[in-house]
Amino acid sequence: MRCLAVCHTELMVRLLDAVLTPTCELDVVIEPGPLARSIDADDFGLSIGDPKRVDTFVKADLTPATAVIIEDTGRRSLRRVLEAVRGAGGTLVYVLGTSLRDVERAESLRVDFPEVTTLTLAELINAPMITELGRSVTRQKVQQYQRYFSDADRVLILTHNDPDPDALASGLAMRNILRRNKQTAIIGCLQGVSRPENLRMVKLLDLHYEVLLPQDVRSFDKVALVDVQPHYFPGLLAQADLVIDHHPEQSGYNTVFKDIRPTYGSTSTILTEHLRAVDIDISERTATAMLYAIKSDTLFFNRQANRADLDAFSYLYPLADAMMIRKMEGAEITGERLDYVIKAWQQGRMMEHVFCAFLGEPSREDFIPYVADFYLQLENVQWSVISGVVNDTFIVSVRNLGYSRNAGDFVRRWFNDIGSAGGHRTMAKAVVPLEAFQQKFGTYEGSRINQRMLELVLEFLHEINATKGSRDAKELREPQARA
Ligand SMILES: [Mn+2]
Repeated sequence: MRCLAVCHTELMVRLLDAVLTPTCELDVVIEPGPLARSIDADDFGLSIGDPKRVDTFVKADLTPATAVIIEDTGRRSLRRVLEAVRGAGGTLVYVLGTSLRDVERAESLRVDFPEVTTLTLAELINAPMITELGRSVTRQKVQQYQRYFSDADRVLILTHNDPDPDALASGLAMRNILRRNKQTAIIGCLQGVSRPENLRMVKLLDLHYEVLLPQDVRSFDKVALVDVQPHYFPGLLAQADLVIDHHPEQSGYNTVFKDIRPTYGSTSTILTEHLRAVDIDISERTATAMLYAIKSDTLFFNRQANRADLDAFSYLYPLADAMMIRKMEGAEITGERLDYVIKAWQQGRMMEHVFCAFLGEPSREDFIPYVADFYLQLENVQWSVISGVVNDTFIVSVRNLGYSRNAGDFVRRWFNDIGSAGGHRTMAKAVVPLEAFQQKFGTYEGSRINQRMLELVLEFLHEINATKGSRDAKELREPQARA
């Protein structure tokens, strides 16, 4: 592509030269005067002439396919320059200003010159500049915790129970950031992986983690938590060294360093930024794990994703093994999961776009969130509320489409006083002792339990005057459950 730039200052000439060449062939038009005499035009073509005259552009070989960039200095002559460009046959015209006032003025010219696009330097550099500044803040933080961890003999990178892809990938990423290996930094949890697709991820990526006893945690010199906060382990960790998480920030614990970003779709997104900030090479295995984690925590950008997640995704994508991710995703459907999907369909109830089903006593907990995810895909379903009893514990998984009321509020509304309840806007979970559930809501069997659950959902959805103010304050105190 050929660009013809009408410039008045050397800064603009140098800037356009640096940005456009060698992608574009650059020619510069400068009016006669000091700049035209002094400029060193080794790298670009130079035409000296009056930009208000058509023949200046004809001589400079302007064609309809040439992009014309006009530096707007705020002079009134801009209109005449545009007329000259048009007269010479120019159609791809950009006016580049330095301030917002220039834009407003140039915008007013568009009535007469609709072919003109206006740009400001500020809007062109805005996003990269903000990203760069954010990255240096992150870099400082990462370098501080890297130094803090550097003299520890044994480091524990602790995840929540039954680690999911985000927890596992974050463990790997954190080990890279701390520049450690599996001997000097253990990725650990108190309960191992159980969901089939997560087991498949562990196997395919050859991930190593250790299942620890609570007392083992104290034997480490330093502890970093990823995808979880210390309150998740009541009484275990009064003091942590580092906490990286994307769940709502909780109080009631101390940590030396933390980076908690509840607007992010995954902890892997935060850690991609940490890795990039300190220029660490990301291996194919780590990139594959992190990419899979972002896809899985955001349901492939269908839930709780933002620009940072998309940025991390596009950064990791070329580094990852896409085929491997396809293989891991294929593990999602299993015969036993289908059994519970069918059971929910046969025994569940649908009312006011709410699908509600009680699964009885499934052999594993993960059937409950799986079925909840599954039924949110069904047409007309806006809320999916699936419950079941595992080891004398009543478990509820809630999913919704996000534009109605908050799923986290629903579980807190009914279950916070008798167990642990929490989650995001679109996904939430409650875990309560069965006995406590029965004491509060009555002792029921199968379909009656489901009927009671459906009533609770509808009652919640019908409550219009939610006490929003007190809720926000409460959210910080309450223990959070993992959906
Ligand atoms: Mn996560």
